[in-house]
Amino acid sequence: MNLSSPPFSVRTTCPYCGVGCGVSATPLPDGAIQIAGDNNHPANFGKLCVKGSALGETVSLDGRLLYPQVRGPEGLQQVSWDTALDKVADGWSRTIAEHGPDAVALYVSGQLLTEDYYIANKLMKGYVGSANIDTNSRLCMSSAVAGHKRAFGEDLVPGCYEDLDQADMVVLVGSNTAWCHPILFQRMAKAKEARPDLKLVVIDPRRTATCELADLHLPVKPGTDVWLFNGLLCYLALHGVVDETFVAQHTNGLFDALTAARVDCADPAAVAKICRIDERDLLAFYRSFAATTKVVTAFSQGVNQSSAGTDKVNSIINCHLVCGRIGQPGMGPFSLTGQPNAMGGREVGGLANMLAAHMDLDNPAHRETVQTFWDSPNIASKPGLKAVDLFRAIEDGKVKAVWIIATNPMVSMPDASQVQRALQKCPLVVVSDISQSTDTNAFAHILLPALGWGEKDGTVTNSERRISRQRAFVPAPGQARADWKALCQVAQRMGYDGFDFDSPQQIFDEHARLSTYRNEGVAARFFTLTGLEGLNAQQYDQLDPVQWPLGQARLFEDGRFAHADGRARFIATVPRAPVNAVSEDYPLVLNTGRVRDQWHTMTRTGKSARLADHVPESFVDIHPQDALLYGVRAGDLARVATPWGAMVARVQHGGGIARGAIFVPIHWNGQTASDARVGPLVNPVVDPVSGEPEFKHTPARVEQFRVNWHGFALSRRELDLERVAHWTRIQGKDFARYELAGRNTIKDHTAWARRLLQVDDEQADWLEYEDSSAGLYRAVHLVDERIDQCIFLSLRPDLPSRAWLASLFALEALPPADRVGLLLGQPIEKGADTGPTVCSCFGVGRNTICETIRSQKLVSVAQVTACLKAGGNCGSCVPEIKKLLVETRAELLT
Ligand SMILES: Nc1nc2c(c(=O)[nH]1)N[C@H]1C(S)=C(S)[C@@H](COP(=O)(O)OP(=O)(O)OC[C@H]3O[C@@H](n4cnc5c(=O)[nH]c(N)nc54)[C@H](O)[C@@H]3O)O[C@H]1N2
Ligand SMILES: Nc1nc2c(c(=O)[nH]1)N[C@H]1C(S)=C(S)[C@@H](COP(=O)(O)OP(=O)(O)OC[C@H]3O[C@@H](n4cnc5c(=O)[nH]c(N)nc54)[C@H](O)[C@@H]3O)O[C@H]1N2
Ligand code: SF4
Ligand SMILES: [Mo]
Repeated sequence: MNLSSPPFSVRTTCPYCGVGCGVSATPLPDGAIQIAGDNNHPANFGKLCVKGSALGETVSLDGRLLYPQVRGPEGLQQVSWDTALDKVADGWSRTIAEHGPDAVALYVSGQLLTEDYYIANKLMKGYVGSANIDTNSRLCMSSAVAGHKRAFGEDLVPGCYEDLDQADMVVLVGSNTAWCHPILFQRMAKAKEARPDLKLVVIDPRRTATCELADLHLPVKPGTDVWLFNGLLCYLALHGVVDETFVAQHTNGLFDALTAARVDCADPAAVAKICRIDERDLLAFYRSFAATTKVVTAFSQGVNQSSAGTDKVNSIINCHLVCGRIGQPGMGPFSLTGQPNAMGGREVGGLANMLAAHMDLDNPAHRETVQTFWDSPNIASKPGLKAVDLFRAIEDGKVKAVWIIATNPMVSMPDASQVQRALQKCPLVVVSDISQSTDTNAFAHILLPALGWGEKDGTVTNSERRISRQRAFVPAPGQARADWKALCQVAQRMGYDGFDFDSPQQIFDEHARLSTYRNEGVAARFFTLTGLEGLNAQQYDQLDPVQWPLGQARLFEDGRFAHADGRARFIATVPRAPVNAVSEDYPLVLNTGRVRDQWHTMTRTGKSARLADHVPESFVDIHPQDALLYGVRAGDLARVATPWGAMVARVQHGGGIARGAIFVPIHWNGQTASDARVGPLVNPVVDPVSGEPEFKHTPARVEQFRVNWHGFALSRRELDLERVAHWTRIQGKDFARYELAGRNTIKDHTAWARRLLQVDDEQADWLEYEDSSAGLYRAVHLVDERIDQCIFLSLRPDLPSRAWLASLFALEALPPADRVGLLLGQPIEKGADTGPTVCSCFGVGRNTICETIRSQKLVSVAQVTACLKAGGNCGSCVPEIKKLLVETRAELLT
């Protein structure tokens, strides 16, 4: 590929969610990257959600980690790759020699490419001889993995995306699909538009954006899903909705599962009470499920991230097995994967309790197969430490060297302060990342610069077992190197052969060959890349998206499962409440999850101005009555505390939250806000089977976060935030916005504002307005007629519109009317304030949409789109536009 002469387009895959959309990337002569959906990719057929559409804005080199660094007395120092790799290899070899192979560990990520992942797993399990490699997939899909293995005998997702188009009913359990798998949600929306009879049921304690399309929303009490699905199993059995032939020929264990379910869940009234939902709604769901053959039950983190996560998964699968609704078009349980390569990681065996190619650590024949294929000196013989235990073992001094790759555990782990203690204590912390400053990098002894999206080359597998290529379209920046390469080079320095790879194509080939090695006969494994072995460089480079096994859209079509007897297993799931219950001191359930326009710990999406506007700050969503009870007000800051930690966030209503619960997003980190990391608050309780943490259920309390003043600043330069009690940094276009709040009493506003904005020059073009009785202060700093900085302070959080002010930063010179407006704190010209962004694709604000609905008397989303384009691209904002239509129309009627 010739990377030197743009423009050319490269087909690649989106690096965010597990939908795995195809992207066409075109580097432009000015260095920008034009992004479009790949029309030929079967996951998205040309569509992209807003995160995918904004990819071009996140690949700039600012903030990138570009060369290896080693921490010395003076802090991090640049070193050569040779020095850094020698240090890692020496450190690991020495630790293994002194303390054994279990004293080292890899903690990796579902955002690695399959080839990187394969090498990491091979190094640990085949050469170091320990299974101490775990991954952030432990926090994500491990309950689904464990559930699949229990039910099917292997970690297998039976269905495909077409099933969502073909189903007559889709049940979404613990999945905010509209925001987290937007393109699949679009697919469902389209199917529903074509066939309005298609029923959509959402099971989620919150009334999320996903519910806007739902025929039925069951706002279950957090943690009660097993009761609900056990109840469904009982209902199906009672009403004879049992595929007797399928059950008899292809399954085991129905009797035990039913016996267990009947203990607490035979009576729908009792189930409805435990789940805290209307019995009629519950029965409506049970009836529809019973009456509809083509049902897909898609689930995500409301299911997996629970101390009963694996049982939740199996309670769902049980209901599909009992009526034989699996392996056929339009039906089946469907685990929606989170990360772009959650599935690829599972294929190579990246979890601490798995071996490669869907083989098992505790199966001696499998161990022998893998070791023989690798011709390796070792093979791990017992499971390694799962993520939460791994960081505990680091703190306990049992693990003395950890290499963290493509994940940010200081933000994403539960009880993240424990992670901090562990990393502080660990003698050797190596981190491979693409960002220079992350919360985790702050504890690294050695930093290795990795290739990021658009630079790296390899494959990923999406939720429907479809392998797609991620292709490079820009050259490697600085000294960044592929993760697989760094791993191979360390392995070679440790004296291991078996890592002599020159390209991802060679690694993929080995991975494909391992999947087919001794894979025949009665004990044949379902995971196989037959047909993909032996690809040459060109074939690999041109590989079109394909599902494994090749040509098989669905698994279990013939009713054969991966257990030795070929049968699926019903699992007796005994419902149990989340481990930590609410108490007088911590009366609320803290639920955590995602917002539409940010990705995880924000190291990438945080760089895009377009993605920043939808939800600019961290928030705590709380029911208005609970807010009243705990003395917090919408728009104010609140302190959220649990027995594990505390944080500060803006209070809001409207997230569809029930009484007794709160919701906080996972994204904000130590660089984007002073104290809005939710990780330290989350209880480190895990599911006993999968080891997946209970991220959705921590007892918490909310209290006022008292401040003396509120404010915000927009600035083209960094601020001195030292003395600000709470701040959030929000990326704008050519500037940053800072939301500020302070506990100090500001006596001299001018001096204080100048210090914060770092304006030393007495001659600076500085305009200000002060109303000391009202506690108002506004100042603007101009440079060459252009707005450079502005700051607004007030005793109350009733500050002017940021959207309008942000628009002034795009002007080359500030018109006189706007100078006046700035000090007045509002635009002189009517309509200049577009309000907070609703449609990120076209940058359409709330005020603009509401104003247009009013003036044009609009009644449908299609009309809003026709007038303003809003909602016409990725469609992620359609649920919000619908809500605005309802609200604005209601206003007009009153
Ligand atoms: N915008 C965006 N999209 C993403 C990501 C992102 O960071 N940002 N990350 C990706 C990744 S890695 C993942 S894993 C997926 C996650 O995708 P989702 O699982 O859809 O997202 P979450 O917001 O974590 O949680 C889903 C829902 O579970 C609900 N829930 C909480 N407790 C319960 C319960 O007890 N029962 C039920 N039934 N529901 C409950 C929550 O209220 C929440 O609405 O998203 C992927 N897509
Ligand atoms: N409270 C709470 N916590 C959660 C969750 C929740 O719902 N609630 N969800 C959990 C889930 S499902 C997930 S998946 C995790 C995600 O949590 P993390 O994996 O910690 O989140 P990311 O921000 O995606 O971290 C990826 C890191 O890798 C870097 N990176 C990006 N590309 C590359 C690359 O190619 N190579 C290398 N070496 N580095 C790269 C990024 O800069 C970033 O620092 O969070 C989990 N944590
Ligand atoms: S739905 Fe959005 S984030 Fe997910 S793969 Fe597609 S474009 Fe990327
Ligand atoms: Mo995830």
